[in-house]
Amino acid sequence: MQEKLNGIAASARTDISMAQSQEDLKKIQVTYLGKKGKITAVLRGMGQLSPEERPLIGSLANKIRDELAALFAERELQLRKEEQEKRIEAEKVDITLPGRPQELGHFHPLTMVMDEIADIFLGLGFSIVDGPEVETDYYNFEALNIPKDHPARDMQDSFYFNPEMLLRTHTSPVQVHTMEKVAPQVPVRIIAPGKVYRRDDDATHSPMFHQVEGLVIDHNVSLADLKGTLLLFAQQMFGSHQQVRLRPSFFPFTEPSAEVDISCMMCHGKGCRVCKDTGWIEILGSGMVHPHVLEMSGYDPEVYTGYAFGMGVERIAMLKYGVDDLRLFFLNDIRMLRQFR
Ligand code: 2NL
Repeated sequence: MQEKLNGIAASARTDISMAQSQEDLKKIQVTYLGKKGKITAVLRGMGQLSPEERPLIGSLANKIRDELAALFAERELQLRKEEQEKRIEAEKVDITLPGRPQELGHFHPLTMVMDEIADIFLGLGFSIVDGPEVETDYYNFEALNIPKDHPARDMQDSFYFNPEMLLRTHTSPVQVHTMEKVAPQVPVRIIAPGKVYRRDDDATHSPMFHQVEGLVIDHNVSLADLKGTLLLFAQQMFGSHQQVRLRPSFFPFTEPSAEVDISCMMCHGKGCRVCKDTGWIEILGSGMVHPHVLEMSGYDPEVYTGYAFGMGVERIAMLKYGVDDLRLFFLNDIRMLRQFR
């Protein structure tokens, strides 16, 4: 019996020292000191011993139980410390490491150019207006002197939801809404920036692009006001040396109408590939608001006159930054976009 107890004690000592985790140790403790453990079994079986043996074995068993209990407690403390150290090591943060830089984002180049255009006109006393991209036939065409049978109404040119609803092909409808709201008050001095849509898709046309249109209505507004305003715009956008040139043109909503050219910023008027050797580059379309357009939106054309203009933001951005392919703006290639930070 004594031998058996000493054997159990020896194997317990080894097991305790070999335990690799607190969980492990707990299990070992149960197999020796638990209710059905080996030492407990010996103590329980004491009844079968002779009266002489009983106290001997009893005190030895108690001594071993106490020794083992102390060993378990000691080993548990040790394991707990080791496990804690391991956890701390695993979670360790080196507070001396430099922080990960958080890259700042920026606006899309088209947004920046559109904002820049808007800022110039804000400085000239214009207000910014906006409106829906889904429009009715009336606001997109009819109110702009483009009747149902007009060639500019070619179905090819627009995205229709039904015969009366479409994606706006220019931002003019926003200006028509404004005229209707404030007529016959003057002055009207607004620009309408935003997205527009046309059924076009090739190297020089995108089905979605951006426009800034401008509209001024007042007493005695003339073509000279238009030219002076656009000269100031061209000089702030492309440099103070800029000149502008008006060329006769046609738009259904203006009469007379003019294309506006600025001196070529690539060759300074000498002639090059960009300006096709003319020394001039077209940047926008403009004209005096057609009397029909004024009248339909509530302004008496005998009392008021106005001028209007419209420019493509992509075209302005390409000229200003020397971008040679319109599609680069829409590819979302970060190497292209981050050049405009
Ligand atoms: C172009 C030409 C233009 C207008 C837009 C306009 C708007 C109203 C009344 C009259 Cl409400 N006109 N807008 C006038 C002339 C030209 O745009 O080439 N745009 C890209």
